[in-house]
Amino acid sequence: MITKLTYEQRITQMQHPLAKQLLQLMSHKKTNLALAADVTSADELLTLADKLGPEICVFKTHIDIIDDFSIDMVNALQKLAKKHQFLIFEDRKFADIGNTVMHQYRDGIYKIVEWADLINAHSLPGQGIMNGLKKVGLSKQRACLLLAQMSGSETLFTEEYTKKTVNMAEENRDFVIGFIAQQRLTNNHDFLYMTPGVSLAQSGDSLGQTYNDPYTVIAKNGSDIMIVGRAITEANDPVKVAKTFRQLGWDAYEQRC
Ligand code: S5P
Repeated sequence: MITKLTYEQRITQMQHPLAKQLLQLMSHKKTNLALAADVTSADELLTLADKLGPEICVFKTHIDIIDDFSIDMVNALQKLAKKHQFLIFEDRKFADIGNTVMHQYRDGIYKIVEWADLINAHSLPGQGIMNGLKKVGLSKQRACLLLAQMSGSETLFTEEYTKKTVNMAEENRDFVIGFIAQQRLTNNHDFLYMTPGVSLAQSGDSLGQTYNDPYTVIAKNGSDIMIVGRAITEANDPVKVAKTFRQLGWDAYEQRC
């Protein structure tokens, strides 16, 4: 199931413009590192985006944990995304009926669709969740990743659920560009895989998270992008550690190819 194709070779196989753009910037910048910026102030978020922007392809937010959220903050984040060439991914994990997720994506104080290139969603509610999100995201050429597996030690995801999630992605290719998963799931090369739960030193945290190293994630399990959070954000020198992850992730990708 593991593809030996390069990111560049896969660009033409992608249907969605954002998937093409992401692969393009990954090959150009030579990075498959996504940052999970799980910080709670606008200042910390923007500082991370500016300092680590040159090292990453995707900046992942949990916008609802920011104490002092403002539209100015996301405007500034969008400027940094342009300056450093990364995509913004709001890790909202939508999981409701179509009508509710439509509002959650478009309205409220966060207005996620206005600034997040990528979002993710659970397949659990069925096709209705796709219809609700597409109603908001399609016209703005946004894209979605489906959660096909999770990194926790006691996740309830089953093989059958994962398969059905892949089917849902195949039926919604105009919006779904890939998966949050722990490994590559199909022989097609036209889905992107992002994998969280990546660390060098730790095997887990005290709240059920489990970790793999970059080589396992990218070379062995065939994922495309590794999502790294606290291993970088809580380091004494986040830039230095991000550079290490970036190099390890890229080496693992080159070995895979
Ligand atoms: O299965 C998952 C899916 C996600 S998106 N497991 C995860 O940990 N995540 C997210 O990845 C999680 O919400 C967090 O933002 C990040 C992992 O952070 P870390 O500090 O453990 O690297």
